[in-house]
Amino acid sequence: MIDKDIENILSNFCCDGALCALETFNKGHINKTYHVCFDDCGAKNEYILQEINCNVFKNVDALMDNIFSVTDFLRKKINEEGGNENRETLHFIKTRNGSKYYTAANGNVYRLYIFVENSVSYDFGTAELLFQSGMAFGKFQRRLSDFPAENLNETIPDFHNTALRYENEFLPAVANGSLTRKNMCNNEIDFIISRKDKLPRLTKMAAAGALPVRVTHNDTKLNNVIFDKDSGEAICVIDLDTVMPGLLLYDFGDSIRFGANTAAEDEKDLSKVGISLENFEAYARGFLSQASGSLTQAESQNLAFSAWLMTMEVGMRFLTDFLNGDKYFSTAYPEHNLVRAKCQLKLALDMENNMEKMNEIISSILNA
Ligand code: ADP
Ligand code: GN1
Ligand code: MG
Repeated sequence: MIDKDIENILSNFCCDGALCALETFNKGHINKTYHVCFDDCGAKNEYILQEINCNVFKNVDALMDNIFSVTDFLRKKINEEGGNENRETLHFIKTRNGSKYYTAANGNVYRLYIFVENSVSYDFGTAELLFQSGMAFGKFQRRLSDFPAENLNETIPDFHNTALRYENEFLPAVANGSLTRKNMCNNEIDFIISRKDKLPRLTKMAAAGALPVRVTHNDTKLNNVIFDKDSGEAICVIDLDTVMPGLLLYDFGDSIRFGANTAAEDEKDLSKVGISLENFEAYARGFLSQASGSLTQAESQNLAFSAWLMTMEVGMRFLTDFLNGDKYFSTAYPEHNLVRAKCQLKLALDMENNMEKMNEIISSILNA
């Protein structure tokens, strides 16, 4: 059945034909995503309709300006390299009055873009998928290396400032959050506090000019890459809301956090959670095959550390949200954020125990 409200929203965008199919994609924790299909005199045209979470993204104009300028820039690069601009980056559709998004009568905000045909995304990865997604994010990084970063808006300021998130979000949540919830996670709170001195490392290095600021994606989960259903090759990087000036290490580390976990991000059985060194190596090989050209020594030396830091950061953010009553991430059940946090912290602990091996893997790739 076609939802009349959705049909009404879609009628405001520049796309022809009649809506013939609608399905919800519940992959991410922030936006609401729909896969829609239009029948235009027998031709089927597929799109993604997304409701933007305005509690998270406060300035939608700034956000959509970023996305249009980054995808326009990528399209030029893809054409120069002889690639396929229709598959290798996203293509957004304006509204009939020329706007980059549509605001409904109830204030909800929507955008529409072309669904890349014959594509699929994965929540759990094999080594081959990790290698492919590493190539995709490495290529994204390389293609944007000469994008004028000063033209980008900071859609969420201090997004990966782990130390600031600790001071300004985590500690206040511990102090002011629900006591019942706090009593459910005293061990996890202590785990984070006992590691607080390691959290500012990358932001301090960046502030001292020891790490270059680049245009980065900042949300490099495996399911933010789409793959060709037939060839299994990565097609392109999606979910561009947090493309901002940042550190290459944030992108590398967050991919490892998600894709090199031996279990899902919200696995309840912690004995299943750990770092897959095989997936770690596969991702690093893919990523570095594209992005190592401009890598500085300080970046190389912190690749393995960045995986630990991004895992700690997201673990801390899930725990903060649990203490605050689940206001930020969407959840499927009452303890979901706690389960996610425990899983991330177990993964961080396993990375601590494997840090030497992770650094050896990076050295052997870079010195090959
Ligand atoms: P969220 O912000 O909720 O994470 P995403 O932009 O990552 O939303 O999209 C959610 C899912 O929708 C992706 O994992 C992918 O499966 C699918 N998807 C998104 N955009 C496209 C696209 N242009 N073509 C094909 N599938 C897409
Ligand atoms: C959110 O939107 P989604 O699900 O791709 C979050 C990321 C977290 C991730 C954890 C804007 O990403 O920062 O790493 O969940 N995005 C935002 O899975 O906060
Ligand atoms: Mg996503």
